[in-house]
Amino acid sequence: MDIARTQSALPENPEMADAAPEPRAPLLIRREDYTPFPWLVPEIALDFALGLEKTRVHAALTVQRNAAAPRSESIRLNGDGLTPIAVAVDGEAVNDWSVDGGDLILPLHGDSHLVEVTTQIDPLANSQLMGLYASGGMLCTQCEAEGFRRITFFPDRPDVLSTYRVRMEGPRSQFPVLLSNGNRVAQGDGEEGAHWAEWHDPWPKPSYLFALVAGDLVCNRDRFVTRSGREVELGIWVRESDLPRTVHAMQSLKNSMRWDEEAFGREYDLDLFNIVAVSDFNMGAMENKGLNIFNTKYVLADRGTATDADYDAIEGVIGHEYFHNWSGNRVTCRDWFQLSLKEGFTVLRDQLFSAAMGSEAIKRIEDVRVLRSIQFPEDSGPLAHPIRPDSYSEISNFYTATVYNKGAEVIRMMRTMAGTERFRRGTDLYFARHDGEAATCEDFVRAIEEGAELDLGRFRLWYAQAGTPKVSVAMDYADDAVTLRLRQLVPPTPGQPEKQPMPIPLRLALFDRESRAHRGEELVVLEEAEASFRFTGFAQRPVLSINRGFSAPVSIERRVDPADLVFLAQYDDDPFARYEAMQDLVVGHLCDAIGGGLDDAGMERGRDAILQAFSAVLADDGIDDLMRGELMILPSQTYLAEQMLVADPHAIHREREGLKRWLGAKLEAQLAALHDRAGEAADDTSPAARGARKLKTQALVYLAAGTPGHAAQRAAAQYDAATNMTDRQGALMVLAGLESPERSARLADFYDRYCGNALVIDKWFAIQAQSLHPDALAHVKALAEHPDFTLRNPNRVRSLYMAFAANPHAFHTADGEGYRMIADLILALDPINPQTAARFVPSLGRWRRIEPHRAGLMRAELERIAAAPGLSRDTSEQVSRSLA
Ligand code: B3K
Ligand code: ZN
Repeated sequence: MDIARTQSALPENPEMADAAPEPRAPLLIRREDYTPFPWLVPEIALDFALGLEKTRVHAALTVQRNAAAPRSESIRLNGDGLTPIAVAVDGEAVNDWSVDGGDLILPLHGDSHLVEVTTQIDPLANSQLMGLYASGGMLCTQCEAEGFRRITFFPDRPDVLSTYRVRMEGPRSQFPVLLSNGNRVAQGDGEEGAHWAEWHDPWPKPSYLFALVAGDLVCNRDRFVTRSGREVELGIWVRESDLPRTVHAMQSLKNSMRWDEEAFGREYDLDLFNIVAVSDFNMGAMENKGLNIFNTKYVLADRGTATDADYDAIEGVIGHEYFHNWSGNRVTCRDWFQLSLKEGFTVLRDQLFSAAMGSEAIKRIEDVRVLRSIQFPEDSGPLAHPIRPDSYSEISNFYTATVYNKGAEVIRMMRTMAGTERFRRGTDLYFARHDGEAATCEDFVRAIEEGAELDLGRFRLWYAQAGTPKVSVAMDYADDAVTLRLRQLVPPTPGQPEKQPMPIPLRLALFDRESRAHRGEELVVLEEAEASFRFTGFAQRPVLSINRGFSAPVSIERRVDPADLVFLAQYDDDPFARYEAMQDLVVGHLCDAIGGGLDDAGMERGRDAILQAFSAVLADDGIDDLMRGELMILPSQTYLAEQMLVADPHAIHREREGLKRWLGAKLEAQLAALHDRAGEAADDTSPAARGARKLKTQALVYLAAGTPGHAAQRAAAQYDAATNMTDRQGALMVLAGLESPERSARLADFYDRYCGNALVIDKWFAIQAQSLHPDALAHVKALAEHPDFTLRNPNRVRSLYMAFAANPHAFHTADGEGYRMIADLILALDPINPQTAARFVPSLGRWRRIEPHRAGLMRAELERIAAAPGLSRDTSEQVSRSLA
């Protein structure tokens, strides 16, 4: 079904022209325009006659006037690409309805009514993967944010909560399993091989949490007993051949359920919790009440096909979606501007969960790395927005690292200032006070403020202001006393030229150089634009460790003696601060080198300091291999570019690779010994074995830079001997960047070995697209023609093109070919899947921060996209904001 054409083919009904007193949604939707919906819809009954190409939907809505809203003589039911087949009010067919911008407008004059609408949809033709769509022969749904309106007419907004009763019927052979939210209350046989099931969800929910799945699936079943003794049946539904790969997901689910009881006092509230894995999915997963729908990528794992990082990601996403049951479902959002209410909070919850399941230190470092490489650039570019945006044209564009990850950081700061126990009192109050409601970010802040007894007055600015604050630090030492002078600047961002200072909590410690110890950590809060803090009793000038644990999502600007960074990299007892010192050391040196400001002596001094810190890390018995591997990771090119007003991607790549090459050559013996030592480790999932695997690949990365010939043989040996995907993928990643005979043989072997396993073939595409190989761009071009490549599967698209767009040396070739490829992709994908197409715009959108020649080429591609006819709202919003 061509949705746009169906829409415009609707018969005009001239009589209805003046029956629409409610305004339709404007092109730009503003937070300040919020008004409650004039009607409540306490109940909805849905009846689906299922078919892949033709599904008929009958919806019966019980509607009542909302006393809290202005009276209206009509109801606007949102629709997107739908044609009403039949409309009835209180059992009588009516035809005095009209359609406006896809929505159905129906006159209603009484206080309560039963509104019935029948629609028909074509799931197989739904390539946007929003609403009801087909994936691999099954039917599934995705309704957040505005997908429900592609299934039936409904007030598709998160503040309209209803209890759902869902009946579905379809051919048993095609759809042996029929699932929806809540509990199954009845089932039976229909005519001619059909069967049906009826589901009821007792918890009122907004339409974005509705879900339906029908398909040929098998179930990994387990049970969980909640702390109050409720027995919950757990099910993970997958294709039969995938069943053995659901063990880790099930364990992660049970761990999440227990952890949420212990850490946040949250218990599960239904007798059933189902997860379904689907291969075609726009994002990671979706928290539909009692029926989570997941991208297979975040469910399926076994040691032979999933890396340690994949295992962690599955645990994190399973946790994230499960935690939404309270932070999102029991307490939902009043409107989409409040998205961070559920997403920021749930990301924080999943981060704390993963930290509790594994290493807190490593988890924190990884989370900050993600924030800096994705959110910081967003915050300093044309798409910058506050965690609670003020306006949008297409809400799908606001599922961003800012709303999610910076949102989590903002709540983490509240937790840091309150302390864990008081923060918990705040969240308890929030859940108790708003259970069953559609709440706002302000409601959340107020609950934390009252429950945790914390003044968050000016802290609220973190919700309203975009941009990463810069905090400059100057330290004076005189007469036994240290004075820290802190000054903050929140940079201007689009639409927000002027900013106010925000409270910034900074954890710090002052180290004595001789004893290498400090006398306790301090928490200072920089409330104003500037402040000084004095600490006395230091016999000599101490070494400052600041923003420990990354207590605030800011960038710290200070001039530090590299010797102090080497000291902190070796002796700081805060693992994040130790990592940070390593990063600062490298960033400082590389920025000087890239800027051309280093003579030979300066270059040597900088590299020697890094070598000293690196050698210490390699040799330090006091840290485990997971941390060692972490400390060896160089700052990303994106993060380096972020330090510069205008970046030259070529120069960044050259200097960063140059340093890697130099370190690899200098440390060849130590790295080879480490690689050998790690190769002896057990092949299990213990932290020690995981650390050894991480180290092996890190060692190879440097060796490949320093001594490529030997390294290729070493990597090939690691590949051949691998008994798990972590080792195999790590080795192949390194090989893919080298020009060596081992490269092509192992790439071919990998494809043959895993052919037919979509998730592993995704890795095969991604490894080549993100490789350091000088011909990576040509490889990507060729891979786009590979028979396994398709624009219809978002995982496959991302594995080739996201990996490519995040590979600076390939993406930023001076002739603009990389930009052209991404623009061509956006144009080709937009009519198929606008949500995924729009996700590629930010890679071109950073043109203002790139050197002028490339900037011109990037901008030209954006203009080419902007000029294309029939662009989706998703892509067109992102492109026009990027050009503004
Ligand atoms: N809430 C969903 C995201 C939906 C995105 C819609 N474009 C997954 C999550 O954050 O848990
Ligand atoms: Zn979420």
